[in-house]
Amino acid sequence: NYNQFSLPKDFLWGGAVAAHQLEGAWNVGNKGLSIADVMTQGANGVERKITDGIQKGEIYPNHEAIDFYHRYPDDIKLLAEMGFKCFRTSIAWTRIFPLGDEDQPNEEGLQFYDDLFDECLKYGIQPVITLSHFEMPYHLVEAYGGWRSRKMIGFFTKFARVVFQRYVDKVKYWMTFNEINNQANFDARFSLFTNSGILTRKDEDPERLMYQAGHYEAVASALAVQIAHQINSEFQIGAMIAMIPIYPATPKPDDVLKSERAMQSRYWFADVQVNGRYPDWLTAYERNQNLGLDITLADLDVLKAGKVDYLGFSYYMSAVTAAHKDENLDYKYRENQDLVPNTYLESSDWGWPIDPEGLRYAMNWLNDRYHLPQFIVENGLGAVDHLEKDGSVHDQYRISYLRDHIEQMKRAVYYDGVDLIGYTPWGCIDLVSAGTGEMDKRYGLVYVDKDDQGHASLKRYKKDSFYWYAKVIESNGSDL
Ligand code: P53
Repeated sequence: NYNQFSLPKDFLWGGAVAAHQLEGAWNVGNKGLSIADVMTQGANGVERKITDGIQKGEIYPNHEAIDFYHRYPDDIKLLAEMGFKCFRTSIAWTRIFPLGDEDQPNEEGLQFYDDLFDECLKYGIQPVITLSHFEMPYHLVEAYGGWRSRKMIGFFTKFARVVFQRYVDKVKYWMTFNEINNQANFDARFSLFTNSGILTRKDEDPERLMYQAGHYEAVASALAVQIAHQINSEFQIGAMIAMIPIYPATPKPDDVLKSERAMQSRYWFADVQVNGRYPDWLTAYERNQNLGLDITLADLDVLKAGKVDYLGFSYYMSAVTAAHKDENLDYKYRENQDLVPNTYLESSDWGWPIDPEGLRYAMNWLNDRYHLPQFIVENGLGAVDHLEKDGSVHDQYRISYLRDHIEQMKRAVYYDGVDLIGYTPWGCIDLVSAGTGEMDKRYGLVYVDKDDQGHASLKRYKKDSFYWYAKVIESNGSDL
């Protein structure tokens, strides 16, 4: 029965981060400028600026981040102490190809990840790697307009091939593009820039740009899957989506149709990566909207031949949508206008609705749609923490959040038959927030002494959640 049930023995407990959010050392070891390096520090409710190159007088939090680049041996040791079986991070593209369009990779960057992965493997922690996590070379933005350009496919697959070959014996689980579907929110500057290195010009339609960029990325991802399997047939290549289920506001059929279109609009990226083909609604939609996309027959063959092996996803929250009074028959979804509050849920201090049952719902929905093993590669609560004089951090709110989500995840495995590979809570060590550039929006089990006012000893402390999560892993999820 459920009380005696335990997760598979080889379940991948761990934690997740991204290179640009923790490494720092932005100009060390021949690293090139990335898109994360031109994003300023925002605040709760205050957007980050995207500047034209590096500007004097601006604060760029990713430049130093938590200096993981120099401190990783101590940090990995802390993760090992919690019993981590895996560690999800990304390879900063700009350490390997500083500009993105050169022929030869940068050996110093390759060596850094060799050393980092060896350090993990020393403790039996397997690296789980995202190829592109909001950190493409800024040069590719300036010279080619980012993923507006088909040329990006070649640059990305070259990068992918180099790291697949180099880490052939050190990494098994890979993901191509982090939260590739974030840009479904195409009106947000942040999303199109972080996903695709695109800043929309006045004469451009951001929706069209999003579909075009998403298509090139899907092709690049499918090529990467094929290259990976040629290099090592054991490699597991995953898609990675931001899973935010969007409920209908009421049972009114119009609202239900709206939520269906919202879900289709957010998850077609996964449809293409998993099924190897475009969903029919989107083919019709693109035709009806006269988007005039560059999608060739050869591309469609590539998609078919490069289906992913598993589905990675982040889960933080759910959302709700309602049809407009005079809703168009195409039910066009505009994320920045079409969401309404969920009165049944509480929210984090950053306004993210907290919905543990939504995770179980999401896992069922994804399983019915994709029939693939799942990997929860991000989950967590961004919150303000207080470091006590004795070095402790009492983050009971974070423990509750994680416990409630792990409980729902276990139910999805036991009651609903979902095949789940692992669970890696986000920002297992405090790092720079992607959305706001803050340090004070913390997710970690390990506290990093650095704040948004300029104080930074960069010392590490174990939060209460650190000891709690160690127990969770030790008991393989039984002792929550
Ligand atoms: P931050 C939006 C919605 C869901 C996930 O986010 C998101 C975002 C982007 O803000 O991003 C993922 O730091 C992303 C991570 C990011 C994490 O969630 O804005 O993969 O890079 O740090 C948390 O609180």
